[in-house]
Amino acid sequence: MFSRIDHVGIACHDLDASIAFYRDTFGFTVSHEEVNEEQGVREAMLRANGTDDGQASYIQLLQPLREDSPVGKFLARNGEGVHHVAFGTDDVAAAGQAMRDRGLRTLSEHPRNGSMGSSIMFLHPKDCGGVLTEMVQASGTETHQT
Ligand code: MC0
Repeated sequence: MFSRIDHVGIACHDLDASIAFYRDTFGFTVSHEEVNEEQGVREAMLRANGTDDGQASYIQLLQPLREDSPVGKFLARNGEGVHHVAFGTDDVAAAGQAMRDRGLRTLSEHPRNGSMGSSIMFLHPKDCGGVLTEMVQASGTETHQT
């Protein structure tokens, strides 16, 4: 059901400063940048391996657009750091249903729009050992939404 770690999401106060840190310290470069109003973030994807074909892994840097957004609240409570882990799947709606069948709570009924045209669903951190867990179906891959 899950084929890769799609990305690790990291909450930061200053996206440009965090991009510079990951570029200058680790040598990663930005594959993609966008604003996701629904999720309340400005974000950058830095590719860690592979190519942008839906099978790569990324570091995702997340700066909140609003204090009352998920990342804004996380930063106020915890400061900068790892916000979530995202697993790649070729069918996020089916993966969400499978997780619900196993008793986990999805944080939306249907997939939402994620980075780079992906479809995403989150699982409640309290059902995942304290880790906010995201499921990602990359853009252009097969979909069977319910
Ligand atoms: C909150 N909690 C977390 C957490 N955020 N635990 C682990 N990791 C996190 N990131 C814990 C809090 O410490 C608290 O625990 C409890 O969950 C309730 O937190 P809250 O903030 O008071 O409550 P809510 O319900 O307002 O929000 C938590 C929840 C929310 C996870 C449901 O943040 C959410 O819906 N997240 C999913 C969407 C999201 O994160 N979007 C931003 C990334 P205690 O023990 O104190 O009760 S968007 C993204 O990543 C997109 C662009 C993409 O990948 O393409």
